[in-house]
Amino acid sequence: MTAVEFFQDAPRLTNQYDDDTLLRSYLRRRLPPDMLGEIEPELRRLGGRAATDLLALDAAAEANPPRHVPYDPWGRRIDAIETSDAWRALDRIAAEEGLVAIGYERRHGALSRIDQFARLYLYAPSSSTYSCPLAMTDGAARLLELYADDVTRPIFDHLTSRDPERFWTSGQWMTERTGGSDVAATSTIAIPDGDEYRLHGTKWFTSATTSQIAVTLAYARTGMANERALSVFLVRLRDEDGALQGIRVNRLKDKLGTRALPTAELTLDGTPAHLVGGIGAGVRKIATLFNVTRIYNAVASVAGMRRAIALVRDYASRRTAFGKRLLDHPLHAETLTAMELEWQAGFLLAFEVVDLLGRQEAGDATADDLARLRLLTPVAKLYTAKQAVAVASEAVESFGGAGYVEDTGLPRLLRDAQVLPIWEGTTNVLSLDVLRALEKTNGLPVFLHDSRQRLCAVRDDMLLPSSNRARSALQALADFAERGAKQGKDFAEQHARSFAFAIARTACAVYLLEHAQWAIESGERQPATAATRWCARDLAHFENTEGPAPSPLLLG
Ligand code: MFK
Repeated sequence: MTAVEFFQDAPRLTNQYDDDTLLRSYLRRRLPPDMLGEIEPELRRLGGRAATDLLALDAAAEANPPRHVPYDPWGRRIDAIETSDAWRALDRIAAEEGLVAIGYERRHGALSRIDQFARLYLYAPSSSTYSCPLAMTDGAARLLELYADDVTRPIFDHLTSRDPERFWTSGQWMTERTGGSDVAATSTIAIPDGDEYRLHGTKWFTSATTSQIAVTLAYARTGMANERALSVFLVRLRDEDGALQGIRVNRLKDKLGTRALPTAELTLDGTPAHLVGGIGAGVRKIATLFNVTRIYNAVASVAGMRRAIALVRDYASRRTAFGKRLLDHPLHAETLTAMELEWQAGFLLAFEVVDLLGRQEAGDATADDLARLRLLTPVAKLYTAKQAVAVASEAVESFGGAGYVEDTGLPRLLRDAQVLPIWEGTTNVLSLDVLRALEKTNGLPVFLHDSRQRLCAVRDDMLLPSSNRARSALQALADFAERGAKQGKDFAEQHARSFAFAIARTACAVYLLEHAQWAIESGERQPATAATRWCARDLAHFENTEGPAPSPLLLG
């Protein structure tokens, strides 16, 4: 008698819109029924694609990473970057699906950003990080929407086109050898050339170097003798014949993850560039761009968590150990629930910021909305990114050895997640940005007031103890900020990360409770346990300590 051979089924994905109860209930809560009725078939179709053709392109792009070809066969320097058919197909699909365009068409006014980011959330985890060029394109579009002139207006039209033949993407070149955080240390200079400029310098990380344009920083001479000001420039990478304009590609980066995404090291040697928004205030102007990419980062983080969880949950229903499915083991189920909680909380935080961005751009935002947007953008980015790594790590572990083997595709969950806390401002840099936001705006009192208002609407008996915990946490934040203000800058900076995490966790508690109250009132079948568990687990430390607890680095 021969032994029965056993082969484990791989995890499978189903329609990622239908499968996502939180996304669907959030959209039911936030969107008018006629708007949801209009966009839902498209979301459902995209959710289907995320599990079928997009997923196949994602795998193909990953298997065929970009290649730098420095010279042509006859020795001429060409610096071509060859990308796969799959990568280019992901670009076409992004245009056709309107993944950037929807944010600027504003067919649904202030709610257009929720529509757009819901689609991005479905697309991103099956896009082999095509979400990165889209993020920078969207940020550049917003910059040009605010600062366009006759030269750059047609470029805005390209960035926001739905026509794949006309659609352009943008890079964002901020990082130099001096670092990616302290951008004032930029060494690139802009030399006037008639009405335009020519750039000279080195850019150390330029993602999506196959984009048609890039937004970058360089020091330009002001009217004053010997004085230079950091300014924003727009670069068209190639001329009409497709040749790079004064740009040398030194090499492609060999990265831990995001391997389908071409990231290059460049030398700029007389690169023609167009000044955007006038001389100076480069950091403040480019912040328009990176605040958009930080929101993309937050949405990509929660989308990544959601994808990891979908795979883990499906696998747990197929895999048997110790006589039953993994899903039926209470400890495995508990771990999965903890991961889901992190994703749900992060989702509501990220989409709160998306909602505020939409209001700002539609001109519907109050001064308080703007203060909350400024505060919650770095909070959402830093928190969701960190937790995306924790969830991805837990997900990989949930598959046992299979999670550590490359051809299962699973290790990528972790490799790709690890970039999220790094690019677009590291956790510490963004924690300091939270302090900057608090200094520049009345963001904290506004956030506290808004949160307390929302908690007033949480009336269900089941939620009241949790709501009280959230109130105490809000008070602890206020007390801590007051103490920090007395102790000075060093104290504030030392505790900035803990403080930012504490804001994030409290915000998540408020938004989970608000969602749970709505679900109860609307007869949704979603249990309120996410909100109550969150408040019990993530706010408990506020009750025992004088200030926010040390920042968590891993899933609790
Ligand atoms: C799926 C997701 C895909 C994402 C794709 C991304 C791929 C691209 C990869 C990259 O490019 S990674 C590199 C990204 N680099 C960063 O994000 C920079 C990180 N560093 C910071 O954010 C630093 O905090 C900062 C550069 C802003 C510090 O610079 P400064 O010059 O020391 O800032 P300063 O002097 O405090 O502020 C200058 C002005 O900018 C001030 O305005 P005013 O001139 O009016 O006073 C600030 O208020 C303003 N500002 C700074 N940060 C701001 C901001 N305004 C609005 N929002 C912000 N976040």
